[in-house]
Amino acid sequence: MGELKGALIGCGFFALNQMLAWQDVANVRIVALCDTDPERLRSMGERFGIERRYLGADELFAAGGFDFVDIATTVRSHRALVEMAASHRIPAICQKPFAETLGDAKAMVAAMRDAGVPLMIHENFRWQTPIQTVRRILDEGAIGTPFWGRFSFRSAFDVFSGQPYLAEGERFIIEDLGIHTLDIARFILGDVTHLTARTKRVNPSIRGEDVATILLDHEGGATSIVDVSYASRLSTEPFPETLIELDGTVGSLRLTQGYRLEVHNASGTRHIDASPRLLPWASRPWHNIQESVLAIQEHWADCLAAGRETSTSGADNLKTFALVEGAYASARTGERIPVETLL
Ligand code: NAD
Ligand code: 89V
Repeated sequence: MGELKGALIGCGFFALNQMLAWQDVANVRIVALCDTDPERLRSMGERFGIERRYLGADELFAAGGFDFVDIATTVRSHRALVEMAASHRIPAICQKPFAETLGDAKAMVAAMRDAGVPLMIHENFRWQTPIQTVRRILDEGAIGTPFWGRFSFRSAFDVFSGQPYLAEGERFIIEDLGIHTLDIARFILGDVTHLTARTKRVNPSIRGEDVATILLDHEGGATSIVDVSYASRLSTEPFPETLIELDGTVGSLRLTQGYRLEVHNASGTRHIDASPRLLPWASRPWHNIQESVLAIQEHWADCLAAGRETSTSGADNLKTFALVEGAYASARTGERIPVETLL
């Protein structure tokens, strides 16, 4: 396979992880950078020795010379940048959250489909080692058919220091973090038919909700709870671990704090260490997320080279994004939302 050349748009807080991970992906090289902020563009360019730097995405696309674009900007710019990629027929990765509205997300999927080029949403949490380990245990049939689940992320970690915009939006935890947890619920228990949600804002210094509890009905018949909080003060801070409980027809599974996985069935109880690797460039407690960035970027490179659809393609991620929209609608109206009405 020949080398794939990429261009990164958005040189901010999280893009550094993406750039560090790209260095470890075989046959991929980032050849150009773009950011509207000259200082961020300069700093990323110097750190990674990349000379081709653009202050505007239109100039970047006009110059060309790359096989895909990695969009690491915040949500407001996603639709315009993905549509620019479509108009130049350039495959694109777009960070979560997909878009500002489900209507925008659908338009982005349509634009890339009509251009005949792939779109992957950088929904990396399902690529975390503990989550992939839970998926493997289920696929082995160790607990039979799951009929109940809980996907829980509760923390009081200060996410606002690195990402100040998270304190400013009308929407916070479902759109930023719950989106990952809802995607994990889909990845583990399948697509969702209906949902009901309740939200709260506990931290008075932020604008959006920082606590959400969501009840999901899955197509296969399972029921699950997705509960997320940035207002939970715990004796040992669990950020950024997603804890999972699953009950199945022949056993049960518990992924508890410290990446400890317990699988119980008639043969006995297994204890598995589901810890992520600490990559040389990673730092605790972010290493779980950082490892998943490498995994999803490797997946993108493999799929692009082989012409395969990615696990979190735009079409797939519409179903996760619909759960975000549905959760806000349910929290606002108090009603149970049929997901098909959104898609
Ligand atoms: P950030 O504000 O630190 O960085 C965004 C950068 O994009 C800024 O440097 C900004 O100048 C630049 N930018 C904005 N619009 C642009 C445009 N039109 N053209 C070129 N550059 C533009 O934000 P961040 O914290 O790095 O978050 C970026 C995205 O990553 C968000 O969507 C966020 O939700 C997501 N994120 C994902 C994860 C994950 O685990 N997947 C973790 C953190 C953040
Ligand atoms: O994954 C994210 O999007 C991040 C964080 C883990 C801090 O919520 O914003």
